[in-house]
Amino acid sequence: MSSLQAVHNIPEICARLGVTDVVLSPGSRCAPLTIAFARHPEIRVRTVPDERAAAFIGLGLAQTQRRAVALVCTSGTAGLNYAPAVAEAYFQQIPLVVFTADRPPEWIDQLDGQTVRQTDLYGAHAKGSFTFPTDTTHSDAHWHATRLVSEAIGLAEQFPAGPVQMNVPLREPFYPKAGEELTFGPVKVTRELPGRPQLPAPTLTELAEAIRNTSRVLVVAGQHPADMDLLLALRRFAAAYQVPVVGDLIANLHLPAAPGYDQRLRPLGRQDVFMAVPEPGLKEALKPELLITFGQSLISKALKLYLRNAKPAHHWHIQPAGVVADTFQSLTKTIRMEPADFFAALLTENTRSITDSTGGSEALDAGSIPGATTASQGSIPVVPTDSVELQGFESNRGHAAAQDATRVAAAPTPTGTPRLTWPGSGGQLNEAQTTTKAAYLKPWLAAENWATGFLQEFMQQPNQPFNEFTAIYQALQQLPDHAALHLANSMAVRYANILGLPTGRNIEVFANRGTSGIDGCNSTAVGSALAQPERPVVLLTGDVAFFYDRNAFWHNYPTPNLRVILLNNHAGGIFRLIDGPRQQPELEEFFETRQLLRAENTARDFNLRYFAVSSFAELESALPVFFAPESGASLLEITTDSQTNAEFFEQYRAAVRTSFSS
Ligand SMILES: Cc1ncc(C[n+]2csc(CCOP(=O)(O)OP(=O)(O)O)c2C)c(N)n1
Repeated sequence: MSSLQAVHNIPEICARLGVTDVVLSPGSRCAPLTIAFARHPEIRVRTVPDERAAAFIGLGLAQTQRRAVALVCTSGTAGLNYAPAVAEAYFQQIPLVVFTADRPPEWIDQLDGQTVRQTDLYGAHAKGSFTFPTDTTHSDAHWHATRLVSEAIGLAEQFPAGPVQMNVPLREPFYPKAGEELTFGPVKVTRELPGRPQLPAPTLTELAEAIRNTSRVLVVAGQHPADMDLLLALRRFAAAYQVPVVGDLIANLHLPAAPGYDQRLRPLGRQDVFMAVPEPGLKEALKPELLITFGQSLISKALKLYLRNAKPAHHWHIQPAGVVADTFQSLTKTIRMEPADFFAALLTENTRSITDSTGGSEALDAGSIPGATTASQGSIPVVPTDSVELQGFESNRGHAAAQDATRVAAAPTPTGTPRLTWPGSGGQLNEAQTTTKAAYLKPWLAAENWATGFLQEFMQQPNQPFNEFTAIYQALQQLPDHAALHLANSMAVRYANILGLPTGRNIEVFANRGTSGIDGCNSTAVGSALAQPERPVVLLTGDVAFFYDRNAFWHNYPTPNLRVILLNNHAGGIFRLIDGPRQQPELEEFFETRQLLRAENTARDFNLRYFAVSSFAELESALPVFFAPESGASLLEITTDSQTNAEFFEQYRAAVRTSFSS
C-alpha cells in the first residue's frame, strides 16, 4: 500500500473509533494528513493557523465532547507550539490525539529546513508517543500503521484520559498524482471497551462500617466534570451517612442533581470565605478524622492549606486508575473505583445493613429515577426527590450549641439543628452514630450559612467604588441558564470560587486548572463554543490572559454563542492582591506588567460585538443585552482600576475577619 493511502486510512480509523473533530494548522509536510482529514465525509475539520490556539481549541472541543479530538500540524516548531495545551490536557485528563507531520528519519539533524527532534516531543506530558511507519508497502507495515492509530486513540481515551502523540514522518510526494485514487476503504480497528473497577463486597462493607463509626468524616471534591450519576449518588450518600461534602466551583457539585431535585441538599461551596476566618475554635470544629476525596486540583488555597495542617488520621482518595497525588500529605487509602460507583455502592451496602437489621428492604430499581443509573450498579435506595429535605436551613431552632462550639454564633444566617434527612431511608446510623455525625455536620453547615449570608450582605452594600469583584458578582447573577462557564486563570477563577453561582442554575464550570496557565483560556472557550453551538458559552477572564491569547479568535468559524467578559484593570491584577509581590517595589513593572491595551480593536478585528463599561450603572444596562441570544459573539470589557480593586478586595478580606468575630 502506498504511503499516501496509509495516511488516508488515518481519518477512516478515527471515524470508526468515534473521533468526529480535528483541528488542522496549515503546512506542507502535513499536506497528506490535511487532505485525508479534509476529504473524509464523517469528520468535521477546522483550520486554525496559530498552533498554540489550535491545540487549546481542540482541548475545548474534547473537554466538551468527552471524547478524543485530533490535531494535525506540520513539522518543526509547529508541534512545539502545541505543548502548553498538551500539558494542560495531560493534567486535566482530556483526550487529544496529536498528529505531528515530520521529515523521514534519515533527514533529521541534516541541516534540512523546518526540522526539530519530534520523537516523543511532549515527553512526560503525553500518555504515549507513537511513530507512524515511513514505508508501508509491506503488508505487515500496513497492519502496523493501522494498529498504531487504533492504539493511540484507545490510549488517549483510557482513564485517566490524556494526550497522545503520533509522529508521522512523510516523504514527498505529498499530493496525489493526477488520476491517483485514494479511498476511505474498510480498515481494521481495535476498539477499547472500558470497564469500571469494583471493590469486593467485604471491602465495601468494611469501608462503610469505618464511615459509620468515624464521627468526623468529610468529603472534598477537586476539579471534576459534571456527572449526574455522581451528583445523585453523592447527595444520597451525604444524607444517609450524615457527612458534609465540600466542592470548589470546578468540581461542578453545585449543579442540580436531577430535574426537580431539592437544591437545599447541595454540597457546600463557600469554603474560600469561611476558611479565611482566623478562628481557631471554628478550625478545630471542622477538623476531619477521615477525609474522603475525589477529582483533581482544588482552587481554594485556604482549604488546601487547612487540610494539610489538619492532618486527618485517614485520607481515602477515590480514583479508578492512574497516579494518585497525596495532596494533603495524609493519604492512607486509594480506592480504585469511579466516585459515582463508590458512593452508590456504599448506599447499597448501607441499605443492606439496615435491611439486615429491620428485615425490610428500601431498595428500588435505580432505573426509575432520572439520573440515578450508573453502568455498574444494580439497585440503590431511593426516595421521591421532592421528599428530600435538609432541616435546619429554614428554622431557627437549637442553634445555641453550635454557637458555643464554633462561634459561628455571630452569623446573621438561617440557623437550626443541621441534620440532613432522607425520609424513607433513615436509620442507617444507630443513635450514637447519628449524634456524633450531627455534631460534626453542624459547624460545617453553620459556617456555610454564615458565609452565604455574609457574602450577600457584603456584595450588595451601597456606595462601593466600581471594582471587578462586585462586577463579577453582578455578572454571575445574570448568567444564562445552561451556560458553560469558562474561568480564566487566575483571579477570574478565584473570584468566582469565592462568590459561587446563583442556586438552581444549570451552569457547568470549566477552567484550565491542570497547569493553571493563562496561555489558552480564550482558545479553550472558543473550542467549547464550537462544540455546542446551541449552548451559551461564557468566558470570564483578566486582561493579561485575554490579550495573551487573542489568536483564539483568528479563524473563520462563527461562535454566535460565545460571550467574553474581560476584566481589564490594565495589569496582572492578581499580583497586587497576593502577599509577596504587592509589597515589592518591582510590583508595577515586573509583576503586574501594566499595559494600556483596550479590547475594542480586537473586537473589531475578530467581528465580536463590543460592549464597554466602567460603572455599575453601565454594567447593569449592558448585561441583559450582552447575554441576549441575538447579540451574537460578544465581548464585554469591564474597565476598573487595579489599585481600587486591591483596596476593595482588602476590605472584603478584613470584613470576613471582623464580621465573624464581632
Ligand atoms: C503561561 C503562563 N504564564 C504566566 C503565568 C503566571 N500568571 C498567573 S496570573 C498572571 C496574570 C494574569 O493577569 P490577568 O489576566 O490580568 O488576570 P488577573 O491578574 O486578574 O488574575 C500571570 C502572568 C501563568 N499562569 N501562565
